[in-house]
Amino acid sequence: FQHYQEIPRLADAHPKLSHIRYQYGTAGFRTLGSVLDSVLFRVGILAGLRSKKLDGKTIGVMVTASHNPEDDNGVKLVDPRGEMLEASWEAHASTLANAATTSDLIEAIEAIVRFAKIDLSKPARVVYGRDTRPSGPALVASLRDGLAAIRAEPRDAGIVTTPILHYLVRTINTKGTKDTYGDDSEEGYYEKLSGAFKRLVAGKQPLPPLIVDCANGVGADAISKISPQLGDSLKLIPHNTATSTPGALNNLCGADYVKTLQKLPPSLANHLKIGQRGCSFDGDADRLMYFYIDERNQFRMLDGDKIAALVAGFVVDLIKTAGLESDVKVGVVQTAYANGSSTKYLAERLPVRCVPTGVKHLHHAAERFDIGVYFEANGHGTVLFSTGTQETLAHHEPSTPAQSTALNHLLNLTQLINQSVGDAISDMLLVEVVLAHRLYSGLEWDSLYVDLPNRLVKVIVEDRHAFQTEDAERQLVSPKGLQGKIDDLVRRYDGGRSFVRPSGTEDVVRVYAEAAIKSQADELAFRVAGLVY
Ligand code: NG1
Ligand code: ZN
Repeated sequence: FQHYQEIPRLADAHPKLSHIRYQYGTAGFRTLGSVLDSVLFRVGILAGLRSKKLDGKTIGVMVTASHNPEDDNGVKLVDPRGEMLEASWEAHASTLANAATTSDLIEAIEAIVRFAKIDLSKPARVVYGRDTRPSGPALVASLRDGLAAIRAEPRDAGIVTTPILHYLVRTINTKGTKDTYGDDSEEGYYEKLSGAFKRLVAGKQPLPPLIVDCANGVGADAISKISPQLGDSLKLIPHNTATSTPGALNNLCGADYVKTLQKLPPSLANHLKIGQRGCSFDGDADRLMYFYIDERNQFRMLDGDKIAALVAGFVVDLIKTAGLESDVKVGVVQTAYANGSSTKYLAERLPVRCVPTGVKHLHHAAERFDIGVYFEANGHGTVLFSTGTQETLAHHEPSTPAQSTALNHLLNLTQLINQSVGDAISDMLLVEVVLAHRLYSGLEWDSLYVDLPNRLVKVIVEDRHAFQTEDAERQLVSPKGLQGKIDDLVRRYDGGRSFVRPSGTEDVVRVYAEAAIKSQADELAFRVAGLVY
């Protein structure tokens, strides 16, 4: 350990706040930006250790609090293939973050080195990025101190979307190998996506312009960079691009606003014409919600479930047309929050699996299919092509021109889709491709199925850990007896469904309810909430 003499001095400069307990949860560490200084320093050390453990492969660190308020911030680690940090290391992250003093921290580091059998002589490489939050620069400075303390080689990706940081990690680690994923630069990302998009819509009638609500976050930068590359193939009209206006981030706009309130962001009210498509990103541009205003001037939301239905249907049809139906099985992964109508629609067409909330569960379940489509209702998701499927696509000999065209589309989709993580920009282009191929407006897309009215409410309880679930979070096993009471209530509502689970990112319990009519869904949600409270 003698090579790391800087650790004590640097650790003393980033003391842990004694009254706070940190937890590396489904979204990494996430809380008020003002209490994260010590956490960022320690995450720098952990990222260095993770890289050493993986023989110097580059690890990613993203500083963001996504759709949460501007004063929040957070940090998560990205593993070499661009995926979330391996679950067994989440505990190491929490241990380091909670070490009370500098000497406790050093002991904790030594324990991890022993436990995970880390060879400290290996190199360490870390690429990091941040969103547009005002607390970002100071937190990145703390992170850099952590990287310096563990002597990791840093690469600054600057202000980037979360999916771009994942892309960079994957391209850096596959550079010059047969698994190469693209050029390891932000420009490489825009070129890869826009190139694939243009090939996929070549010869199609360009769609009318798309309004993009950037949530006053980093997605605004990304849209301004990719727009020129898309040229005439797609016209984007960005809104909510005020990335430096204090308090604007995610405020009365963005994907979470749209999903939670099922309303048009007020800033778009005079801009979205009847029938026109619009979409919203969240603060780090990994979630996407679509919407339009119908003929009766009603706001219509097209959420992650609608995206899954649209995309899965398109992929299945391409596989059939390409003559690959018996070789490549397409499946869909959802969580309990998926609208019941979407589950019914999808399950009539292909295999559907339900897993607990959290991207890692969805991602892992989707990897089990040849092509796995996963979307959370809140708009986070992507499509995964297994290695075997990518090889099948690369080597398949089409026997008709129609087969050849479908095969090419599938190959281009593997380029367009960010397979490491949900990506608002990549998903937006994917949706636009399907709409262009299907000649759909928002209305036709919306008509695939009719959403069941639903309501999501938060309940503040004394101890949310008292709520334990099974069956992909659809059933409560504790507190004892509560599930029976919920079941009794649900039975009284036509088309009723409801479940209760503790949030993994907030200190609340969430209650979800669906019913055949809106007032009943609301009533069911509030009555179940009454049982929980
Ligand atoms: P929690 O707080 O565990 O419900 C929320 C979202 C998840 C996921 C995570 C990570 C809902 C109901 N829950 O999780 O889907 O996106 O945040 O950001 O939307
Ligand atoms: Zn996000």
